[in-house]
Amino acid sequence: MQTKNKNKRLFWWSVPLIAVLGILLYGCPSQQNLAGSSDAAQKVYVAPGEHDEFYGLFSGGYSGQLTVYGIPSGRHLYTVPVFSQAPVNGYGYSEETKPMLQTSHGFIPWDDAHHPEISQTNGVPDGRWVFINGNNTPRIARIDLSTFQTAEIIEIPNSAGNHASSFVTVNTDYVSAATRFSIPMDQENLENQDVPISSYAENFKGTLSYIKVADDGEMSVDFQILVPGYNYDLSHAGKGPSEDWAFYTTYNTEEANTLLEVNASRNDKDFIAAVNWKKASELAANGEGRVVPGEHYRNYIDHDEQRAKSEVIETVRVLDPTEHPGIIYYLPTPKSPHGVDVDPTGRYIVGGGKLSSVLPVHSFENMIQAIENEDFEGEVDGIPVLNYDSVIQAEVENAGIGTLHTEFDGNGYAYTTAFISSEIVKWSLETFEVVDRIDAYYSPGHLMIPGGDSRQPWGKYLVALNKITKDRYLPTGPELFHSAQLIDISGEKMELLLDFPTDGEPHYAQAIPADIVKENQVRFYPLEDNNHPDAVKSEADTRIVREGNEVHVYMTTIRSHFTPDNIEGIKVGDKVFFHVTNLEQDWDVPHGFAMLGAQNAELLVMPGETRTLTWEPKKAGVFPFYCTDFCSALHQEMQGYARVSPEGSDVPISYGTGE
Ligand SMILES: [Cu+2]
Repeated sequence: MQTKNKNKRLFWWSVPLIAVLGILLYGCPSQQNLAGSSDAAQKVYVAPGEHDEFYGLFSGGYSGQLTVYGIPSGRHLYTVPVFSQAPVNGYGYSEETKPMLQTSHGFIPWDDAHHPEISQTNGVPDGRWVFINGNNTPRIARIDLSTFQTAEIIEIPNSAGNHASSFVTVNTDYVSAATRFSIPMDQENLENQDVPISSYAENFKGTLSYIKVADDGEMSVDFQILVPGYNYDLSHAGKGPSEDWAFYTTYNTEEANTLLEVNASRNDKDFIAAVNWKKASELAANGEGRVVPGEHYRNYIDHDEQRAKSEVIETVRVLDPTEHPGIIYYLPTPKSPHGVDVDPTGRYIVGGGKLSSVLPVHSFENMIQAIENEDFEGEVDGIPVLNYDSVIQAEVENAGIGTLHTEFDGNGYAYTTAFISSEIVKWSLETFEVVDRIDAYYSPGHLMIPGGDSRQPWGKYLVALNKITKDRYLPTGPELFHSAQLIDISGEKMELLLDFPTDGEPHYAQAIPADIVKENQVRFYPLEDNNHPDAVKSEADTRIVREGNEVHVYMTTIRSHFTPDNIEGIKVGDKVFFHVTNLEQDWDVPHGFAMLGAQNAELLVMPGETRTLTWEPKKAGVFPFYCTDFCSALHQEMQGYARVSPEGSDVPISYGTGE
């Protein structure tokens, strides 16, 4: 059984904020509590050969990927490469996937991914896609949940630090995003300017972006809303009565440009921005606003050819709230709020009170009333600021220190993470009183309940995504994996069931019942549908073609040989393209391809797929290549040789298998 260490909590609560932060930096008290009961073990035990109840989709944080875990077992099922090159399967290395990482700044091999959000239908996660944000160079990716592959990445212009994304509207009409960092924008074209950083208050602006999602998933930046130069932190779309609206937290309404930890913590209240996205989208559809330069890339998998392509879009439509009253309002919210979460009924908007002693809950109904009554306490850059007392529904007391994020169980309760007091706090959406709390090890950021930010949460489990690991696992030197904790929320009292280490820094995660996703899985790519221009469909079609100093090897793999497996006539100074088609037509039979000295050393090719590895040999000699994915009892026999002759030699191209 979980026992509470009350002294520890008193200790936490009684120390001033800065001192507590100091303790977090320099060391946590070691934990007393363990989930030790056999009951807990049974609840997370998934017997060999059995499947988990939920897919958990975790952001990889600074790894730039999306990781997939089984819930409740905590088993790591897969890592989906998204914003970073992936050595495991050649994503971002193979010629077919390099375009996915192209941006207006060039090829970017590594980014930071924060918030996955599953597509929704009528406000319920539907398992078609999961979106996730690229934080550093602003982008949004769409991952197809029938293949667990990144299908599309769109860059977001006029934005910096794309943190407040990727959150979908109730029918996935839009994925929205917002600037974390404001940037200087010139009046006319909103282009990033060469100005003194000290001119922040005068020149810097932010944007909220609305990415349209077509029925087939294709994304386009439909419009942006120009907003004051604050930091926009997180967002969530409304649902039910509030489904035409979306909400964004702001901090740094002080508009500081240096030492934000002090300078952006001065104001008693910052804002939650409430945006009527429906109204804004109608304005955009009617050609309102203006179209400004805004070069951005859209990278997508061409499903016919099974390879990525890039297109460049040159402009973007921008709406200015001063010209379009009614699309955005500010709700004063104490004090540098972090998360903003809308309850399943769509009536309540909870702001994470990062530096606040209470957890503020706004009422959507009150908000609409205040707008109708023009109950404003001021205005910023043409954006009305609503009266706090008019929109607030409740301030949850005693909800922990450093409250960040809230999710919901669908049974009338909300669960909030408190970073500094390191706990999960359960409170009632009826009484707005805390009813239970449980320690987290240590310092949870986001939390996740399956469907917990949707109209219909599945409840049952909660996963705390903890920022600090310390002594929870066997130590692995200075670098430790982050840690997730699985908590049973099916009863009155929360019960800690399991810790499991996570890859990268999972900021946020979502989970969906396995049944919704697992029946749709693609098991291999039919060879007859492979229209890759460099595909070969049979061993008889394999060949080598020289074009100047480019050599194209059209190669096949099948258990357990390459065709061709003896290659001659390559010279130093050539650029060799190995176009490898995996002829297998069965589930779970990828073949690998690794060439000694190849600068992008490896490929992994799924059944029916074609992937291309480039190699610029620097030395003469004979170089072996082999299959890297154990494919049969004779996998170790799956090899070949490429002969490289000196520059200018006259060895002719020749090739074969079994000759
Ligand atoms: Cu093989």
